[in-house]
Amino acid sequence: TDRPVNRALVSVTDKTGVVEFCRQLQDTYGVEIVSTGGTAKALTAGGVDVVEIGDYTGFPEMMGGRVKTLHPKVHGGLLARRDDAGHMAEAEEHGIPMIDLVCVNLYEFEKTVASPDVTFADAVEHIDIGGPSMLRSAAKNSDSVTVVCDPADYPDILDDMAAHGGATSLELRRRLQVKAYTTTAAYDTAISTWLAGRLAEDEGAEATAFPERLTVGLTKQEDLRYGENPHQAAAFYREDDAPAHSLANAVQLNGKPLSYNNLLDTDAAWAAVREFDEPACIILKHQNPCGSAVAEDVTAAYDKAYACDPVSAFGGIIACNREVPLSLVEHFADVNKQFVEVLIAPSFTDEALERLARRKNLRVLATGGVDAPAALEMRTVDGGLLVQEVDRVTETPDDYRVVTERQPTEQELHDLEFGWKVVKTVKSNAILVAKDDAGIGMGPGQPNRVDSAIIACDRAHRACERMGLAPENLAAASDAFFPFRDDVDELAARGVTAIIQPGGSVRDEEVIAACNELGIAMVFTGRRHFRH
Ligand code: 93A
Repeated sequence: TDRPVNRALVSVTDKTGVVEFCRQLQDTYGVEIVSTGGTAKALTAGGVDVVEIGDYTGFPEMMGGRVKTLHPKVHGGLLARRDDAGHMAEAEEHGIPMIDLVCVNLYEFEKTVASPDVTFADAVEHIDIGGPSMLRSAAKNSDSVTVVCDPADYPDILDDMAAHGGATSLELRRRLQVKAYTTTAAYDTAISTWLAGRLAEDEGAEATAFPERLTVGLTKQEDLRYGENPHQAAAFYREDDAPAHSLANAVQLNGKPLSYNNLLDTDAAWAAVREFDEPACIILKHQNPCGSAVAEDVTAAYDKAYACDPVSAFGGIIACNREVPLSLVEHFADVNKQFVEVLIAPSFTDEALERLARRKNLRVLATGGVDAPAALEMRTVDGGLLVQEVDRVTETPDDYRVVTERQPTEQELHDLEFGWKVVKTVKSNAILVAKDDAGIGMGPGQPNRVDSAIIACDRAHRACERMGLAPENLAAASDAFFPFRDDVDELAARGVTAIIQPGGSVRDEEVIAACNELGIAMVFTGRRHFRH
């Protein structure tokens, strides 16, 4: 049911929009405004009539402001059930008037502790007690009381009152009730997280990557139409401290809303392409990079990536690590007539964007740059959460160890390095076959490595056929070590002459001997890149 607003208690640290809000409440609906020190001052200066909290409760603000609104006259006025005769009689007996609306935002605890040289005492002084208490009291009584904790809601509240003759609707109050408790819960979490961190520091606890509580806050970015399948509800949450050029912070410049699978695949494509310094393009489908290439410019990289596997590229994600020019758009839209779900890049030229706008459904994302990804990645398991550092390829040819009699040629080394960067994005067990700076064959996700090798080579051979290349001098990257020599035998039989892998199997000697026997150059990187 609708509830008229006769009296409001206003106490805000963030004073954005508060004068305008209260002036409207007072001028349009005759609301009496009760307020605390700094807020009262701001409102008075803005021409709003205010009853100071000290005059209202009969107690001055005291103890340096620690006790301002913590008074039965405040909490009784918020908690009394209007439809309970006993409550109303007690309120009457003790001279407690009803408060119909609370407008509060809190001491800025998180902002205060974000400063690197904050003292413990200063942090503690920024723990708001009275504000959350009022939010919780008012929210508990949402049958009658309107609780406002965010300046962004002021216009909605005035609109609602305008639509209900100066009263607020139950629907609005219930929505604000949820928001109030979400706000106080997050506030207390921030406090306990910071205090726990301080405690660990004081106790000289060893710093680990994984604190007892994850400090990352997550805020809902949007509800998604559905999850991996249409019968699964889904939403996308953004880490509050997501890096500037992460997927979560990318700006959508064109197209339909992103789906759950779009986000997953775009994430994988962006993670792959950001490994390259030179102009690179990744075309990705169902979590696997079906086309990948580097070239002198990003359009040439796209052309090569597309040529790797045009069939799989249909309906894929394109990720580039350079500004996308018109030529690239023309190549996929006009020349290849490629259907594309998502195009992600640091930026786009105006001409490219104009041309892209003709494809109304094509989702275009600009990240604004290419730099380090988020540090941690999380996945859930049934009833739990797994957290790990994000996998990056930090090894370079300086770290490679050639373990065979034959050294790789310069081109082979080039292709091995390229393949090594791409194979970490292929689902494990993963084999990637590369030639001339392109990932022409990919064997993903087989429960045995031999099958992955055979699939990768089969794809590579079909690519060679299309491109008019001889299926020889192929380079293969393996995301983990070879448990047996059979992988080498299969690869060698299919034109592979150079292999890169982590090494570390108990049968390394057998594997190296096989390479020597077959004239293959093999490089160990010492590091594995599984992706399950
Ligand atoms: O120190 S408090 O926890 N004690 C209180 O009784 C109290 N009442 C309101 N802080 C309290 N507040 C907070 O003061 C509000 O949550 C708001 O953030 C702030 C507004 O103070 P002022 O009006 O003086 O700027």
